[in-house]
Amino acid sequence: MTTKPDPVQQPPVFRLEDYRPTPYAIPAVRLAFDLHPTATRVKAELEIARRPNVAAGTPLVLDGNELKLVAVAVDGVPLGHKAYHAAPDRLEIFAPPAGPFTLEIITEINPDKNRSLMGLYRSGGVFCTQCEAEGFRRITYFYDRPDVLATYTVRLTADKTACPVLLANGNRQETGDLPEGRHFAVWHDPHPKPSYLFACVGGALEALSDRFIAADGKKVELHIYTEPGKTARALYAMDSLKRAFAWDEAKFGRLYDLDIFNIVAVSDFNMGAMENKGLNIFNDKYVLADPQTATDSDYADIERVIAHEYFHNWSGNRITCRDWFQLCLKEGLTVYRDQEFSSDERSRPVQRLIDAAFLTTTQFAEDAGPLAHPVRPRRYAAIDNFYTATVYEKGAELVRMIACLLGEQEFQAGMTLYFTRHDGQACTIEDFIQCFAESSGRNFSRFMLWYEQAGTPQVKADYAYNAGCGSFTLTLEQSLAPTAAGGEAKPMTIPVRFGLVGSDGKDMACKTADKAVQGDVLLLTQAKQIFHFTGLDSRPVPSLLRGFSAPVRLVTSLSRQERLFLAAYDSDLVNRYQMLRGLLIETLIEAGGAANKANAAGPLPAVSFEIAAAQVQMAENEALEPAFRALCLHLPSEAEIAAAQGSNVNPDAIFAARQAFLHILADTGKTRFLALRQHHNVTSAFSPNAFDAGKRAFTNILAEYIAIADNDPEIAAALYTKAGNMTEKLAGLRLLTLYFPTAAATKQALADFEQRFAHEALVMDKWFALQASAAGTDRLETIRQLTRHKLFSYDNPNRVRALIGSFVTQCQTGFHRADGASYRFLAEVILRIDKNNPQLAARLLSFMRSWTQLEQERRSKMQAALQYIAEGRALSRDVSDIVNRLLGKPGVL
Ligand code: B3K
Ligand code: ZN
Repeated sequence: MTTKPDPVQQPPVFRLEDYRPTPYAIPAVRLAFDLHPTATRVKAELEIARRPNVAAGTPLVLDGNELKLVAVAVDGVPLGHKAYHAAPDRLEIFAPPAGPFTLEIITEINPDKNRSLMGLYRSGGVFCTQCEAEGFRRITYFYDRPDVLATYTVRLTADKTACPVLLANGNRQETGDLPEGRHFAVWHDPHPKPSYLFACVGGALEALSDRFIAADGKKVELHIYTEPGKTARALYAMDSLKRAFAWDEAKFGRLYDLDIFNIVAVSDFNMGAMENKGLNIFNDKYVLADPQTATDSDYADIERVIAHEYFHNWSGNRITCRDWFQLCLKEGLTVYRDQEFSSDERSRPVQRLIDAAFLTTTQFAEDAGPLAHPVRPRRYAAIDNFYTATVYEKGAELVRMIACLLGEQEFQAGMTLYFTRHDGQACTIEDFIQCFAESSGRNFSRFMLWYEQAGTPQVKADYAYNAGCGSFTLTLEQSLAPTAAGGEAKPMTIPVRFGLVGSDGKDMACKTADKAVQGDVLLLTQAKQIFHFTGLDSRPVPSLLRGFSAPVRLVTSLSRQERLFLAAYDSDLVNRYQMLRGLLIETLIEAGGAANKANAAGPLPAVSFEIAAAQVQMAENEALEPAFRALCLHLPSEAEIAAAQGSNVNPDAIFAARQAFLHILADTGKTRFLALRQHHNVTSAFSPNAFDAGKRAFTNILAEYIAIADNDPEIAAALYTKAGNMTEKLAGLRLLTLYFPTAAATKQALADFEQRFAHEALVMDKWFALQASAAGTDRLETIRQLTRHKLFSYDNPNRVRALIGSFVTQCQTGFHRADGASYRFLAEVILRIDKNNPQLAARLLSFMRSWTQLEQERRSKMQAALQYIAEGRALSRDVSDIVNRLLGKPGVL
């Protein structure tokens, strides 16, 4: 606590070491919902039992949030006023019976008034729920925490015309008609689960149905519910779902455990999707697709998110978290599983470098700023703020490192032990790691530090070759900057996958007696380690961190020529890409710095031409897959360059340098690009398969450079008009909007797109996002205008992310305009959204996580905007937590 009066209210902080089990268990829950848009009655019957060693008469204190209690009874007897205390946020029964008892609670809630999209709300007229992390307490009073596991029986009653479909978790037990046009359905979920996995749905929905025959012969009904008329757009989601079922059986031996698996797509949703047991609820963006409305990357996202939520059935639902500090136990592991699925279904190296690039841009940026936290945080004020890249993506990297350290077979042995030993339990990271320690006989104590120490470790590599005796010495040093929370960092176990590349581009055979070299992995466990190799008759070039084997920043003493050599010849595609990317980023930072000093874009360093030539060579290499070649032509985003620069960032300078490089690459490659585009054009009917998608990505980026080289909007306009699918159409529109913002063809295409897709909210999000991404300080005006567009709404998270989110993350020159006007605009938007939807507001606010890295002038303007938010009235817990941390206020982490 601060001693001076502070405008920011400090929310209470939860601490990992304070964990205690609840005094009572709730093994069974019966819920009855009488669904009504503004007055839904919820009757909860909770079977409650005092836990052993808890004194009889210990009060029972349940969580609530904005609840209105209608009635409360114990074993059928209404409680007198002196026996309990009810407030919107808690219900306390002063002296519960000593033996098992039934607590009956009736609450009344208003779904239509609920715009936080937590608890029970309506989206497009459909009743739906979102309970993770703490939404169930907006429905009824409960121990709303993940370690209280209960079976649920749910009876839903509603008007039959408004809600012909009534769904809840588990299997359907009973349905029937009632007087006055109402009907009911009863669902039972036999698998004990925490309240955050509860879900129910009621609405006028249509189903796409199919089935999956599990490896044990069991037939599982599969249904994907959408708005009426849109089921055909769920075909790809259904296909992905069946592949996910089959993959989890084949790879992890995990079978599904209910008779039915339902997915419901809704249009108002705070995140991607939710893994409620047997009843996944999805943001419709991750379900609906057809070639005319969805791009290849939409298809890939659908496949990934469908699989992710399904995989949670074991990693999250059957085995859940003991408390929210353990969130990465389910999220990191499930992201690892979905990444592996995408690798098997698509291209392993391309998937790996996409995942690695996401980590190094998003998670490394989080680690480098005031929102840094360990993969397993020890403190939180608002748990919704910890669904972060660190918990998810870095969490996945930790699982990947375990797989790398143990090898696939031992890794799978540990996973099987985990799934069998802990089935039906709420667990900790220690439980998980113990399974690998036992099955492999290895010591994981140093590895555990990965869960505890925040920040991105740096690994510095030096090497020396002795031609006389053919020996090679590699010195690796690890370091981790002490963070505000962590104090002095300790060395961790870092697996560094490697190869020694000879002048012919092939890996050289070599010998070593070092026990820390295990196959192609260097086991770095000390602050500094020296690895010796012999039997090398010529100087090798070390290729380190192959496959991005650890989430670290690698700093090598390789020369520029050696890096270009690895970019051209390394057998590891991920490293080829990383070499190119590293050189590009360094060159652009250097050029940006020069431009900054001169206050104008100067000439780019000579090496730019060498890098551009290397990129063209990659593009021409027919031995490489088109998706990879496309990625090699993509320049790092302005935000990625800024993150790598780390301090004194001037977004205008970065933009100028990047633009200059775009032209160099376009001019260097133009004639080759024309031929390549012709050659790789997809001529067959549209299929979202990864190979065709890769070809489209390749030809579209070639078109981009051709249009830039010729400075010709007609090339982009032709791509737009002739497009046979949304991927090409959007590529054309993107080119026009980003590179020819004032051309007549651009205005025409934007108007055409708006008119064609005015009734397709998800497609219009692409239109909002593109216009928000174009460069220029005047973009703020465009954004202000678009917020008044009839299809825009501050209440819908997809719209807000498309327009405001894209502006903040993509339009660096507009968002960081020097007068700070966009910072103030964002602050106002955040305060406005916070009144209804704190989670969405906090998400937007976290985009300001890198403010301390800006140059002085902008930094003080951003700080003023943050201060303005901090002084806002009645801030939500989510927003005040993030703003406190951004401003470095004490007491939160
Ligand atoms: N478990 C959910 C995320 C819930 C977010 C709550 N604020 C989706 C997922 O990761 O699968
Ligand atoms: Zn998840």
